[in-house]
Amino acid sequence: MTDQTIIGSALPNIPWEEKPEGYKHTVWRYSKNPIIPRDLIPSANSIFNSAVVPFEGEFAGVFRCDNRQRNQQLHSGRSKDGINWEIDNERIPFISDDPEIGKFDYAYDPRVCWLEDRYYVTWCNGYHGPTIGVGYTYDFKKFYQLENAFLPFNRNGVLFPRKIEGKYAMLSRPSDNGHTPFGDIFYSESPDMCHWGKHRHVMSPVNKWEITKIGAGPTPIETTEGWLLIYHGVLTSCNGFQYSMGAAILDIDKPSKVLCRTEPFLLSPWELYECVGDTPNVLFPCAALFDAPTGRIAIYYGGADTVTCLAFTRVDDLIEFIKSNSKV
Ligand code: BMA
Repeated sequence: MTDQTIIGSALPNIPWEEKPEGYKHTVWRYSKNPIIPRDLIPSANSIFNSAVVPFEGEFAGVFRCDNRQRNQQLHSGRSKDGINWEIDNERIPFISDDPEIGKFDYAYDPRVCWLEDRYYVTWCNGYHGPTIGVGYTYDFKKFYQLENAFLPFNRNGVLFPRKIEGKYAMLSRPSDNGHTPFGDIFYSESPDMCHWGKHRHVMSPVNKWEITKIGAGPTPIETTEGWLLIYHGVLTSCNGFQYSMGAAILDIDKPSKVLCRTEPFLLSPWELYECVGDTPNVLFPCAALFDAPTGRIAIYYGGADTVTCLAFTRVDDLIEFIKSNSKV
């Protein structure tokens, strides 16, 4: 028996900075944000909404790089400390058995999930409109593309890090072909990572800060209280969409059942790098690292569709906050 809340491994070198003294909230920003500037690689217009994982004692990731032709692409990257990154200047050339599926149109908002024996990548994949692309890699050098999980239109496909009741499991957010003025999170399962079904509704927007639409963020974190899901929610203001971060706890065996979720947001566009950029007022989480023994969590998010940022929290404080500020 252990008193750890997170069911998972240690990551002693997790990027970390203590909560600033006097700061009153549960999630705090890294003082040196943004960690990745928009022009880290010469081909990029912007680098944001990206996903990282522990890899061979260091870190690796898949990055959304919109290039200077304004194509939305995925690039591979490596880091020794999770903060300073080297990103390939060329996009990932996914290897696919089927030229129709492998044909590149656009790719954005990746998530990366260690599952069984490899790193799976899911992303918003252009195939006659946005849908959920699925691929995998062992080494962050060669990437293989599988079938798209769903028909268009869909976005924010996020895998669970283990099978649930014997099936692969994914959250997603059915959408439209444009900027989608609606959106609920759904749960789907698959026996083989190819055929997805048994779709179940998980949650709709209920709070003011997320009232237009919601979408899953990082790979859910397994805890003794259930699946910890960090997600984004969108409010439509007089001046357009505002993307904020919230969190929910889902039932461990039936993740379509929401146990509790934050009524207030956890973070909302506030700092200049979240409020000013190619799309103002966007804070979009796509990845979270954790160190199970200490309960430290590092959240990676995109700022204003332009740069990549880091925020921190502690699992017990976050769960306590969700439970005591919940509206389901
Ligand atoms: C969504 C996606 C995200 C983006 C957000 C705000 O539809 O395209 O990549 O961060 O809009 O522009």
